[in-house]
Amino acid sequence: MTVITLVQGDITEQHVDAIVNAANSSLLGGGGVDGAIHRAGGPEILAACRALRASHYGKGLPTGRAVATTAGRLPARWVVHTVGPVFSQEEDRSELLASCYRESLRVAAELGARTVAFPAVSAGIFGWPMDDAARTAVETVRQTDTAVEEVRFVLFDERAYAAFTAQMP
Ligand code: AR6
Repeated sequence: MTVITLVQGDITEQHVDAIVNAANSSLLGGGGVDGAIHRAGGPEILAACRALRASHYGKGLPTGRAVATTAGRLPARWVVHTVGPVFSQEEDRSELLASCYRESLRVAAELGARTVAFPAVSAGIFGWPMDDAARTAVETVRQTDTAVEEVRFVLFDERAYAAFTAQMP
């Protein structure tokens, strides 16, 4: 049984086995939580991302997929980078968003991670409405059979925390 917990705070401060990064396909950094993770984790993470681009992910990491690197100086063992979909009014991309959570959990479990922290993937720069992002996140984790024991959603502000709280039983 996977326990879901909610925390309002900064994901870079979480003492967990794996921290999930809401990255982009380039894996080479950006703003939002991605920028915060690279800043706090130091250059080792970027070096590992560059190595991935030079090997298996020459074209970048596809949307909905996940890949792990070192967590550098973060108080975690691994960063699992996933690429959320950009929100679209015209097209339902929620299956790709669900895939981010499933794939991140699969990668984390393969590494042996027992505790995993997620941000609200796609709900910032990628424009996903927070309530819907929260529903997809919580429902997907609930429906995923994983050896991960704790999934901790780390919500940056009160609005995100409230949206995720509304999805909890
Ligand atoms: N801890 C936890 N959550 C955070 C933190 C933090 N330190 N910082 C921001 N958030 P975003 P996206 C929240 O924009 O929408 C980057 O440039 C934020 O308030 O980080 O998936 C990437 O390189 C929001 O609720 O990710 C991509 O290009 C949530 O994290 C693009 O942004 C996600 O917001 C990805 O956009």
